[in-house]
Amino acid sequence: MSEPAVLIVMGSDSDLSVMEEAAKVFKEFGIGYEMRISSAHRSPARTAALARDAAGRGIKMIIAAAGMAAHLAGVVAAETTLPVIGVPIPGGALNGVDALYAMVQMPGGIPVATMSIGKAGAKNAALFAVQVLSLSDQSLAGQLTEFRARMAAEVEQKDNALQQAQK
Ligand code: RP5
Repeated sequence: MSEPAVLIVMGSDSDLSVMEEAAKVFKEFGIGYEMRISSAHRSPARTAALARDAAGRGIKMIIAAAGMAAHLAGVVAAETTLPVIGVPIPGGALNGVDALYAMVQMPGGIPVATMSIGKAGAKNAALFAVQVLSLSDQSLAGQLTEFRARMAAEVEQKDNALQQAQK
């Protein structure tokens, strides 16, 4: 795997099973990534340093994932001018809606590109990062085109199987 281009930071190891979906995408596209656990409230100084140092280490995009009243993505975004994608993690009494609102309702000035709650959001966060990286990488852009063609073919196969089953 190449040097990490993407930093995936999550608030707790309990977020890992969701964020593995993002890692799978980067593996598929051959993009180097680094996964870290750092909390905005339990380890604030470490989180700030991680975000601040990212650009200098060659990181191009950051994915920040957290659950409950999640401020991790906003805190990370405040410490860097790298684009930050937020993934709300399900769980707690409000099952991720609290995290979604915290991330998507950032006050003007410090954006967090917020995805949907849970595994679909983690997958899309990674694909969105691939799309941004593909702006300066033609071979990555080609891989994205192939990825979409495979998805479309899978839908067709599923429909064909359904038609057969109904005969
Ligand atoms: C957030 O609180 C984490 O991102 C996690 O989603 C949630 C619960 O953390 P744990 O209590 O499971 O460590 O900071």
